[in-house]
Formats: sequence, structure tokens, C-alpha cells
Amino acid sequence: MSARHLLVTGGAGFIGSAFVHHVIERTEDTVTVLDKLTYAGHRASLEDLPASRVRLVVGDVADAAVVDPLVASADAVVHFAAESHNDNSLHDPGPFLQSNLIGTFTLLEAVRRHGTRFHHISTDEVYGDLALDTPERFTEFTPYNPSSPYSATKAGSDLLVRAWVRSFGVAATISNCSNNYGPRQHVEKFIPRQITNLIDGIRPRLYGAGLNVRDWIHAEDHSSAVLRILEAGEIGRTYLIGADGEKNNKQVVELILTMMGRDSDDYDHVADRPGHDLRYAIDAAPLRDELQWSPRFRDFEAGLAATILWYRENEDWWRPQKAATEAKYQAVGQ
Ligand code: NAD
Ligand code: TDX
Repeated sequence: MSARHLLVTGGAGFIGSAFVHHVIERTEDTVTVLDKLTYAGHRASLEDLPASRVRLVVGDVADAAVVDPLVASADAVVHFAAESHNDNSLHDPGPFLQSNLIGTFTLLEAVRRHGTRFHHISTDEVYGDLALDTPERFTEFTPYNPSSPYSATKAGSDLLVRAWVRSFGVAATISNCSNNYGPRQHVEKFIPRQITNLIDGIRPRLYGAGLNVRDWIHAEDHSSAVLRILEAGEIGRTYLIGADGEKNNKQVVELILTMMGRDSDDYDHVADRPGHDLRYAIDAAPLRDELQWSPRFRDFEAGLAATILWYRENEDWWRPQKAATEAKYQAVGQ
């Protein structure tokens, strides 16, 4: 495939930056990142990439004047930018409506004007949750049933994309991925929070009983799936991305503790998240069978060990956010 120019929104965030690294390693493409650099965006996450192939534009996806010329000069748009943390959405939902709904709408209008290929990044949380101990998993046909303000705005953004495909013929695909882990994830999220707590001598914090199940996938595998969909996905389709990584939170915290040389019961139970989804699980068969995608990180413990090492070796990256993040949690008993 010949070199393209990609517009990657949210490319200074956790998964967006993993995707930009993946594209630079695996293709000849050039990339413009459009990122507002909110509390979750890090310039440093793009620092080691070649300036001749990656440029960062600091701006808001909900600002049509910024978005329009960037879309006009791109061959395809990959839309990661969003407010992404459930707990934040429970305390202050406003920014989620603005970035996730108005931001997606603004991009859709631009790709409609310019006839640009669009890929929308979404989450399995749009489907609500599943019971524990059933074989049931989410598929592209599972009805939408979001639980939190965050997942409701992601569900709304997916529906906008579907409507723009059907009503205006926009050339879009959607992917709904399960929980990501890996380097450069904000310390507000479960795995990096517990790793950096342990580095700081703070006991890990488990919401409720810790029996909630998440289906973990490495951010690099999410990235390879998105690239594959961009290259070979069917326009109008929704693809679910997952790597058969179901684990409950208690198991994950115990693994982190053991890997970091502590007793596996050296953690505290704290207040549960209101409306806390019980279980997510993805059936990624169409992605594997139709697009021949498969994950590279099949061993969760090995991926987790590498992630722990990354946080140990990159304290400069996460330290500036740590105290304020913990203070926010402490204020609500978590
Ligand atoms: P993140 O919070 O680490 O990064 C989000 C990025 O978007 C940040 O760089 C931020 O500055 C930027 N951003 C936010 N609002 C913006 C705006 N209005 N304009 C421009 N930039 C803006 O999030 P993440 O975990 O990397 O998630 C990226 C995407 O993947 C999101 O759409 C999220 O819903 C989706 N997703 C995440 C997961 C997960 O496990 N983290 C799983 C499935 C899907
Ligand atoms: O300190 C904690 N203790 C704890 O038990 C934190 C921060 C979380 N948890 C629990 C809540 C969840 O069951 O761990 C699980 C994972 O929590 P998060 O990292 O906040 O992720 P989650 O709410 O599952 O959502 C993530 O996956 C889907 C991403 O943040 C979303 O952006 C994505 O859409």
C-alpha cells in the first residue's frame, strides 16, 4: 500500500500514541496528531518519533475551524480523542458531552465535506455489562446499553457515525475494543494506578469486592487491529477488538503485588464505583476470521511485567500527575 497521510485525533493520549508509534514502525505513512493536550495528553508520548513523519497540532476536535483544513489534507482520519475515564464522568460529565459527542459530530461534518475515510475508536462499554460466569460475550449485534456518562457519550458518538454512513454516505468504520493496558497509560487508570502506588509505598485500592471482570488487551494489539481495519475493513461495519484476556480486578491486583515483590493480599478494598459494570467480554471472531488479525501479546503476565518495568523506568513521564490524581481519589474515599 502506498504512503498515506493520516490525521490521528487524541494521538498524544495512551492508545492514540501507541497507534502513532505502530504506524511509524509498520508503514510509510505520515501522521498529523490533533490533540488538545488535556490533563490526559502528553507531548512526551510522541517525542521519540521522527519529526519528518509526525507533527503535533494542539487543538480541539470540537473546533470546526481547526478540524476542517486538517481533514482536507488527510487521506484518512483515525479518531481516538475523547474524555476517557469513567470515574471523572461520574463527577463532571460536561467535558464528556463536549469532546465525545460534539467533537465526533465536528469531525463527521468535516469528513462529509471532504469525502475523507474515517475510522472511529470506541469501547465495549457501549454494550453495558454481562453476568459473571456465563459464556456470553459481546458481538457487533449486541444492543447498546451504556451505564456511565462516559459510556453513554461513546455510545452516542458511535450512533452519530452510523447515521452519517447511512444518511450521507460517509466512508466510516467503527471499532469497539476492550480494556487496554501497556506503557504511557494515565495513572488514573486501574493498572498504572496500582503500579505507581506500589512504587510510592501506597497500598493498591480495589473498588468493592474486586470481582468485576475486564477483558485485557495490550495497546499495541489494539493498534494493529485498527491499522488492519483501516486497510481492509468493510465500510459501514463495526468490528469488536479483544484478545481473550478476561480477568477479575482482584486477580490483576494480586498479580501486580506478587510481581512487585509484595504479599498478594497487601491491598485495601475501597468504596465501589456507582453503577460499576460487572463484566466485559469480547467475541473478536469476525476480526480474526475475515481480516486475519491476531494479537501478539497472548501472555498477560509477560505484558504486565513489561508494563511494570516501563513505569519503573519512566517516572519522569507519570510523576507530574500522580499527587493530584491520588488527591482526587482520596476526596471521594477511593
Ligand atoms: P486518554 O485519556 O489516554 O487519551 C485521550 C487523548 O485525547 C488525550 O491525549 C487528550 O488530550 C485528547 N483529547 C481529549 N479531548 C480532546 C478534544 N476535545 N480535542 C482534542 N483532543 C482531545 O484515552 P485512551 O485511553 O488513550 O483512549 C483513547 C480512545 O480509545 C478513546 O476514544 C476511548 O474511548 C477509546 N478506548 C479506550 C479504551 C481503554 O481501555 N483505555 C478501551 C476501548 C476504547
Ligand atoms: O483504583 C481503582 N480500583 C479499581 O478497582 C481503579 C482506578 C479502578 N478499579 C476498577 C474499576 C474497573 O472495574 O478496575 C477496573 C478498571 O478500571 P479503569 O481502569 O477505570 O477502566 P474501565 O472503567 O474498565 O474503563 C476502561 O476500559 C474501557 C477505560 O478507562 C475506558 O476508556 C474504556 O472505554
